[in-house]
Amino acid sequence: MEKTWRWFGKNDKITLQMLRQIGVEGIVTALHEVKNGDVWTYEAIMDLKRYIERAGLRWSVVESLPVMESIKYGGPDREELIDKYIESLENLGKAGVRTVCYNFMPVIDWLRTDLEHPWPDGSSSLYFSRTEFAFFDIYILKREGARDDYSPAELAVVDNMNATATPAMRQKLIENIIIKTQGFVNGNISEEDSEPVKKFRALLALYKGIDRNALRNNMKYWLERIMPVCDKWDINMCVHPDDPPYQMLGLPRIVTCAEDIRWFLNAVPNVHNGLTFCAGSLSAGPKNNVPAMAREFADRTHFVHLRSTQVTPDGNFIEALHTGGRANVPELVDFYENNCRADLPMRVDHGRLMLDDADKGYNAGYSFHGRMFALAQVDGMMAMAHRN
Ligand code: DNO
Repeated sequence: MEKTWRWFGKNDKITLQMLRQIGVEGIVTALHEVKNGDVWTYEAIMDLKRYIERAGLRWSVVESLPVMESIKYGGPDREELIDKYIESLENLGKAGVRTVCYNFMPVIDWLRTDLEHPWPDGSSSLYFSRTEFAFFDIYILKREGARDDYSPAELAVVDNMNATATPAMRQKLIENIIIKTQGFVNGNISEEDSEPVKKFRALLALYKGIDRNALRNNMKYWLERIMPVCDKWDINMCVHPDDPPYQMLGLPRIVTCAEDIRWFLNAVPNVHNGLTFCAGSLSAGPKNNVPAMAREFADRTHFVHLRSTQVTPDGNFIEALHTGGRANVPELVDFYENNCRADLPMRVDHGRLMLDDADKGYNAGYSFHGRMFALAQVDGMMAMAHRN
């Protein structure tokens, strides 16, 4: 695999020179300054590409070229938005950047309730608490019908939480769930929004009447529209699985398990319609057998995200070390190294906050030392895969 790293552009505090020193070969990035939905021009793409190449690296993967909500729910302006997307793909193809990661999750990209969950050793990681999430859903978002999604035992915990929760705790949950995890991924909500919860409710309302089937049809439609430009330039599109991989907030989610992945790969049977194999996201689905899925979908996997989680019986999950948890990263590395092309781009995903990472203002999950530590672990696994 090609060792890549998610880098947030020229203003990232982690410089390309630092990445060279830790063995990174390729860069995963996006034109973060371009407004969602606007066309990525050839000039802007080339400018960033040359900047990366001057540092002795290559731009391996775009993560992400965001798919606008209206394409997902099938709004009136979707044709125009798909045309713009195709124009961006055309420019990327011409510039030679030919692996594009995106997601098809309605409204919210990825979800966690705690971004600095402490470990006994003094480091911290991302965490998802099902009851804190339910509290957000029922008492902060006040979503209609929300109580139906949780068990009586969970509701008892949540009602009790409501009796004691301070305004600061409520605010923290809003920040963690809909602001901090979304802002830097070119999401729908940013730090500048004055009324994020209100905006979030309006976004959810766009999906009234859109169920899993409707969303699947919209994904198929969109893939069929973009495949010609991907064929022309040999662009590998790779959808990111839903994180966490199950239904939430009454929204449909369609990239959660082997059956879902089989569905969209078969719906548009073109090699350019592929998958980002995010081991960590898939591992949070308690029924997902991650190594078996890696094997089944290898021929349509164009990009690999390596991390792992530990899931508890009550539905919480924590991000494990890359050597532990239920994704089985060592087995995945062994499989990819021995069965797939040598330049398959791979990046370590979500590292811990450790050493002096804490006060650096890194995007949630994207620390320097935590990811460097994980990359070194994966590097060791890669060497072991070739030991014979
Ligand atoms: C989170 C990331 C996701 C991913 C997008 C791709 O850490 O893995 O935000 O970049 O879903 O579109």
